[in-house]
Amino acid sequence: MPKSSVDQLAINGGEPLFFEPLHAGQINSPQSNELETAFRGIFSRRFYANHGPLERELDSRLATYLGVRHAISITNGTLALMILLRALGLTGKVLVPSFTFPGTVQALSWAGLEPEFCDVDASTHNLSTATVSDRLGSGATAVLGVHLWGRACDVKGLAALAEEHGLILLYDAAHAFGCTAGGRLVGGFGVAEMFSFHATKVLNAAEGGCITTNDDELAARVRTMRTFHESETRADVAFRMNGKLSEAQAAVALCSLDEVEANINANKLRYELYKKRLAPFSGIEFIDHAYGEKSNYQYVLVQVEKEAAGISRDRLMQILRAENVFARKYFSPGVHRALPYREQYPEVLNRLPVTDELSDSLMQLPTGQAVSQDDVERVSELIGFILNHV
Ligand code: T4K
Repeated sequence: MPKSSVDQLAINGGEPLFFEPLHAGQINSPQSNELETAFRGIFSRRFYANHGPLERELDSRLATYLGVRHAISITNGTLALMILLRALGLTGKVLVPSFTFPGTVQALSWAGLEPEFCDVDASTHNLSTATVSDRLGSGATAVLGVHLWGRACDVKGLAALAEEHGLILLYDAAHAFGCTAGGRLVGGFGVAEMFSFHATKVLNAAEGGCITTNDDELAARVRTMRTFHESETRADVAFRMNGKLSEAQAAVALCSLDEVEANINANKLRYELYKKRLAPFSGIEFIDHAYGEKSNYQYVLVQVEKEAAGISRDRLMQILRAENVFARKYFSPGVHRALPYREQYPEVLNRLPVTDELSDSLMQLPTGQAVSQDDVERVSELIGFILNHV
């Protein structure tokens, strides 16, 4: 039932608006009959791992979809990035945003590299040529951009900057499957890009990820490094690991790929409805996608401006949670404030004001297949009620 008085809020002892939690994770489950057929195939072939037919089909279909020479699937996005960083033979410092999922920066640490934290642009939430230029004096050898929320970084500007300063440029595209920059699908920018196919992503392999690149030699190194299996060995590399995608993961990813455009369209409808319904409320700033580009609308984010909204992001989230609306603080705190980085680099704590501001005010709203248009209406109405009454 919609709320008509503050007493009816669940935080004050009323009935929660939703019986079951409404999650912010993007759970797009593939059709169960298609999945059953794919899994029966795995069981009847008795071929479960080590570069089976489904993994090979997935790599080929991903390369075609993204318009790149190579797509190399790997167990998950974090491992994919770790392998890529080693395959590139990077050393020293890498320019990276702190405003990202910890996996981006942890991959650097696992690869024996040092993060050189950059701030992000306040309007795009991504690295920009200005925020990268600020840290060029650090002696970094590479730039790891993150296409946050599916909005691509300034790929042209960063490519020019990287070329001018002799930096290797690569991207964490975990959020950007199906998104474009300058009309071109993300996947072919920089020397290579990494995708995540975690269950909360628009392309869902349950767990999964891949590296995309147009560089044949780099692709050969990555393919060799992700496995100990001899038939895949193509290059001389110092590091190898088991980073293979199982046939079960590949089956989920292939079914999900069949439905990815339909899921993107459904995401867009939810996104647009939230945007329309929340527009009248001051202090709730809707985070838009890039104008004229294709987005996967995987994330619906608002910035809660405490003064104008009359409530803090954290208090609003607390009230929503009691109603079973599990909005999320992505990403909070910035990675530079988490261990081990806040102890390793205390000098960074006061020099990323935009990151700190976003970490304290952004809120991700529930979306994905499990969230109906009616749910979006009810969540928006609830937010409006809280802003007007609390
Ligand atoms: N780079 C970036 C920019 C990333 O965002 C990520 C991952 C990576 C790199 C690394 O890629 P992976 O190694 O993960 O492939 C989740 C995801 O686990 C993670 O993949 C994702 N980004 C991150 C943004 O979100 P958590 O720890 O916040 O997940 P969790 O379990 O709290 O779930 C989020 C919401 O989804 C919850 O409300 C529960 C719901 N949920 C989750 C799962 C797993 C479900 O409803 N069903 C589920 O099966 O990291």
